[in-house]
Amino acid sequence: MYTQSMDVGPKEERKAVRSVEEAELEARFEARIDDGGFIEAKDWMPDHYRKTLVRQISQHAHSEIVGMLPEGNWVTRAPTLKRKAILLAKIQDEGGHGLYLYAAAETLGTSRDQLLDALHTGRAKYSSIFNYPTLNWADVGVIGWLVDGAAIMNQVPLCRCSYAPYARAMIRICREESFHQRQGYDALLVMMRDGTDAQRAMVQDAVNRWWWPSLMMFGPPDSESTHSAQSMRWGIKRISNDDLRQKFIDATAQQAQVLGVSLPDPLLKWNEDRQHWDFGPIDWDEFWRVVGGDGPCNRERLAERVQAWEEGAWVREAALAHARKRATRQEAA
Ligand code: FAQ
Repeated sequence: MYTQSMDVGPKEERKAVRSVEEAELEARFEARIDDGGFIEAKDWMPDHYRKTLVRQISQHAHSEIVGMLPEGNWVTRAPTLKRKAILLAKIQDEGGHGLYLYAAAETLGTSRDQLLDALHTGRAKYSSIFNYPTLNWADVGVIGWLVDGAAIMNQVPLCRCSYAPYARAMIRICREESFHQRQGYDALLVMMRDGTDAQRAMVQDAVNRWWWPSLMMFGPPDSESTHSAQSMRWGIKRISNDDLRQKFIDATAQQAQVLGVSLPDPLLKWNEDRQHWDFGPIDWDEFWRVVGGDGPCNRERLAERVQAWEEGAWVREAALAHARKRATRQEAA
């Protein structure tokens, strides 16, 4: 009898069997997600889930290591030894955060070399915020207050991300980020309370330049966010871009009052009905220009990363030679 199944060769049969198995695996995966459970590296996961995680984690890891550059410019010019030591510790933490995150991406089968190659050849994204310049010392304080503040707001929900290795990395990162935010706020408070008029003006100037780019850190509006719906369905993202942005504005508007600075938005106003701060329109054209590579410092940042990678080749070679030597010695023992 000639039935459809007669046309199915061995390869197709295997495919059909595999897809039944896959459907079962996918159903189990979805059920675990629906229960609020976690996915471990060795668990089965849909390809798209894996790719989404690698995309987000790599963007995040690159942001940490590119984010070291704007602050690094101020290490030799910090006003006191205490501020210099704090800044060095913070930048070192950021390097560490990058490493936790590259390691989390490696559990998904993408190596650190592959990710760095994508960064160095301009194929990978990192946060738009790090393409803005640090022009005065107050910029370092404002990065702590606003940039780390936005990072914490965005990252605390990631501690409950459905992919467990990423969630675990985020728990460690968030603890350190709160110290980063506080040291920035403290540096600004000292300048505003005990500083000169020139120092206070410097803080206000830095706030004026960093406010809008900080709001862009949360990504495009929900209506234009390509990945949000699927990422929220999978429990990768727990709160939407717009909701996180609103939470951040609500928190910082009050902190700005305590600090004694004004935020550069004439439409910023407490809305009693909404119980939130209203704010003015964000320049999304600027955001997409910067994300697309045409911000004030995109070229400089990438060139610095590539230079650091090339000049560090001997360190990587030496570390590998040392590891090989140790392994040979251990084998011989
Ligand atoms: N910059 O569909 P969505 C830090 C891209 S770490 C550049 O909404 P998604 C620590 C997005 O990738 C700061 N690109 O995307 C520190 C996508 O492009 P793709 C970094 C952006 O992933 C502090 C496209 O737009 N934190 O600051 C940006 O669902 C101080 C469509 O967007 C993280 O990365 C942007 N701002 O949501 C270090 C946290 N926004 O990939 C030093 C983890 C969006 O299709 C000093 N990441 N894009 O080519 C996330 O939570 C998410 O990835 C979002 C974006 C919320 C950033």
